[in-house]
Amino acid sequence: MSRTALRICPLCEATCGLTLTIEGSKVTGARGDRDDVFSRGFICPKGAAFAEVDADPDRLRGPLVRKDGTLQEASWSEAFDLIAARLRPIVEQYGGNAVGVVLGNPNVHTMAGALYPPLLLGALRTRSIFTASTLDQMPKHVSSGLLFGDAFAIPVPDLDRTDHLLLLGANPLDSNGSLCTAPDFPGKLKALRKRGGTLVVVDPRRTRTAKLADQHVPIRPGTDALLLAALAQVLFEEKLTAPGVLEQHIEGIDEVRYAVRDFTPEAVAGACDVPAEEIRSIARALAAAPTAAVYGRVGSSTVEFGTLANWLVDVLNIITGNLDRPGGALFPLAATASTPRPAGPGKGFALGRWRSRVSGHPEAKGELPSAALAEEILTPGEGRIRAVITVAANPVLSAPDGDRLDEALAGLDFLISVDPYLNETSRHVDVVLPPPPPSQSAHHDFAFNGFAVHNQVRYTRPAVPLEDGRLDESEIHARLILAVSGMHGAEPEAVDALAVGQTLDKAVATAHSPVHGRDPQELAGQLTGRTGPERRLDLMLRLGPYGDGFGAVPDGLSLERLLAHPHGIDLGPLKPRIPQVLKTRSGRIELLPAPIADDLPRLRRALDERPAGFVLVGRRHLRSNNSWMHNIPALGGGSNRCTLQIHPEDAGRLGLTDGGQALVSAEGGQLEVPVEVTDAVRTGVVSLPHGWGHSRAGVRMSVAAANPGVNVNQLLDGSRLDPLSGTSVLNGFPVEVVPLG
Ligand SMILES: Nc1nc2c(c(=O)[nH]1)N[C@H]1C(S)=C(S)[C@@H](COP(=O)(O)OP(=O)(O)OC[C@H]3O[C@@H](n4cnc5c(=O)[nH]c(N)nc54)[C@H](O)[C@@H]3O)O[C@H]1N2
Ligand SMILES: Nc1nc2c(c(=O)[nH]1)N[C@H]1C(S)=C(S)[C@@H](COP(=O)(O)OP(=O)(O)OC[C@H]3O[C@@H](n4cnc5c(=O)[nH]c(N)nc54)[C@H](O)[C@@H]3O)O[C@H]1N2
Ligand code: SF4
Ligand SMILES: [Mo]
Repeated sequence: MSRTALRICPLCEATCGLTLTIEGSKVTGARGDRDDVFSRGFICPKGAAFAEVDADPDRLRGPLVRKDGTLQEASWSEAFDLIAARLRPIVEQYGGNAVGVVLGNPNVHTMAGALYPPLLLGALRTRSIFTASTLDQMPKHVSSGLLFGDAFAIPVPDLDRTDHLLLLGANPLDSNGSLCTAPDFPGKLKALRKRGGTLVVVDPRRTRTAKLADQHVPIRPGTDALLLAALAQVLFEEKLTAPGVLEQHIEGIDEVRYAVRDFTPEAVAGACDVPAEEIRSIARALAAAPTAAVYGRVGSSTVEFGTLANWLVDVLNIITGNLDRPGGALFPLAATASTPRPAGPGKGFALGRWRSRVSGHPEAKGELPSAALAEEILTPGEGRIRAVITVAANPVLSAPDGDRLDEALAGLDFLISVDPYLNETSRHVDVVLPPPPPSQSAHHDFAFNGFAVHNQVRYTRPAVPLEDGRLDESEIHARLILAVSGMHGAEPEAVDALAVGQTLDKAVATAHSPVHGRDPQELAGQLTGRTGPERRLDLMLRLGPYGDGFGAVPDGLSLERLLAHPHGIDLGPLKPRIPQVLKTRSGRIELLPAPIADDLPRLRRALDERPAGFVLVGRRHLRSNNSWMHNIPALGGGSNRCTLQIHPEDAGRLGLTDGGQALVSAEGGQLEVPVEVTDAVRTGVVSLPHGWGHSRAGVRMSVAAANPGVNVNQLLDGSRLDPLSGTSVLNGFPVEVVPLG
């Protein structure tokens, strides 16, 4: 007898609702949930392979602990005893900063990842924090922090209503979108064109997204900030700016006009490889569209001028009056967001409040660059990182110079990984704590609802019960927090109770909270939910912008109400939120923040630099996900391969043939790679995907190991960073390419 259960897909940012087919306690199939209020039945090949991802036989079933040099199966209590015995003394002797915490991408796709790491960091009191953000979107956080005073106030393109989308460095037809949560992004782009709207795609590769566009601009990698500055220059020069109702909320617009004056289309054309006239026409079309949105992602973020490019994206949205209006770029409002505060000046956003020990990199949003992790472990001296906790992270493959990081991790006093696999990073552990497969976990998207193109809220309970001998990932985190904070052995519920207590104490003392002045214990007693995470979700929903305020708003949201709507609750299209959303010290949009102004001379110098030789860019494949999905046979094969793509003209000049081998080198190392000749990549550019390189000893991913590919990040030595955000330059870096054999 089979049954079905709903599960929000955790495999990418689109957060599609899935209907799982279940036989006994095994998931046997997945299809799109047609009644899901947000995804309405959409599914991609990864979601369709949910059963295979879930049941991968290489997933670890219980903890492994290193004894006499080898990893051995252990009970959960042995694992946490060891953590308490080994990690706690490191904290006591060397301080919290001696423990590095590394949070990877899938951490944002679990409930546990949203609820517990802040408590772990608090318990450790460590500033040694590294996340996938500095390999990804930190430039956007920094830009939003500076412009709007809130690093998480990220405007998203209003895909369902816009008339014009200028998209840079994103390939949502393969990635399904990022910092723009939109199930069926491909369908939404097609609908945009169908209703007469325009899609312009800026990408050095003719991607599947570019093929869908009215106009494809094959820019020279790394130069988006120059192109965007020129677009702004044209808008100012031709008096096409029209901030409209935003004007009263902006300061610094004249300063920006002055700051971009040199970046004329003629001045940037040579560096960008985009003709000046084309730049003018892109700017005019942007200004002429009834509504428009500019949106940039990974290809304009993990580059030399990542923060400047991300800032300019919103400068364009602002000066054309498209920020915060329907059809433009709007700020989502998630159901678990904190109670909106009244408009007015806020605390603002500061960068570089402290610096990394070895290279002096400024912190951004409390994080240090992922590229600096290895040196912080390997460089002797006070404050050296001696122990590391990774959660859902595989920096050996995803960050620059994996070989050096490999060496660093191998030499640690203690390494803990919360990870379902023994992979390139977790193979070095002293203790690995494997979470259950996704079918056995509850799900709510705390993070991605804050970037969603439509406000909605959904929650799915575990589709199948927790297997014997498994711990929920939330309980793993809670026990880990207790073990590192000297409370080893206490009940994990104590961690949730503490979190609830802290939130309520703050809420009752906050004037604009719906529970201002009430008794926190009485409120805590009203929470419903079977588990700690459910009670915490209930708390956040009830205090949130749509919440019942513990009785203050009779029809408001609560966990109970959400559970009564298994396909989710539609909270309506995105709405304008300015000025309430602004938390800058001025209470206004600060259009030319000092750190940005100080970085502009570096961009000006790039006008005249045009290094000869090739630059490398990455790419994503629809049936893959960063470093951890090459182990699923159903998703492998076909075009999902680790090849060096090169344009036929370049290949001919170098004597490279399709299927032949090339040697690629850069400052971090050399790689031998199979060549794929294709005109989908422009001349002067080669493309190699990331997340490959599964040939290291001790990795237990048997399918991936049979077709390992190479680690593109070995070409980097970690020295190339966007200086404001500490984000690694993973796109648009120079490489040499020669034929082999
Ligand atoms: N050259 C190059 N490098 C890149 C990029 C690029 O475009 N080019 N992209 C960058 C980007 S955008 C990102 S986000 C990073 C990603 O980098 P990482 O976050 O380091 O890597 P991932 O491969 O996403 O996965 C990390 C780990 O999560 C584990 N995992 C999977 N599911 C779960 C779960 O439910 N719980 C837990 N605890 N663990 C789980 C996997 O087993 C894997 O070990 O890579 C970056 N690296
Ligand atoms: N199938 C699949 N889906 C995924 C992932 C995955 O690995 N596989 N990863 C997930 C993650 S962690 C993230 S962050 C998102 C990322 O989602 P996207 O931001 O859509 O990422 P990419 O598909 O890497 O697209 C980046 C594009 O930028 C282009 N590019 C490179 N350099 C430049 C440049 O200098 N300028 C411009 N304009 N373009 C440039 C590349 O050619 C590429 O097409 O995808 C998520 N979804
Ligand atoms: S698009 Fe993303 S969320 Fe939707 S089914 Fe595919 S992997 Fe899952
Ligand atoms: Mo990412």
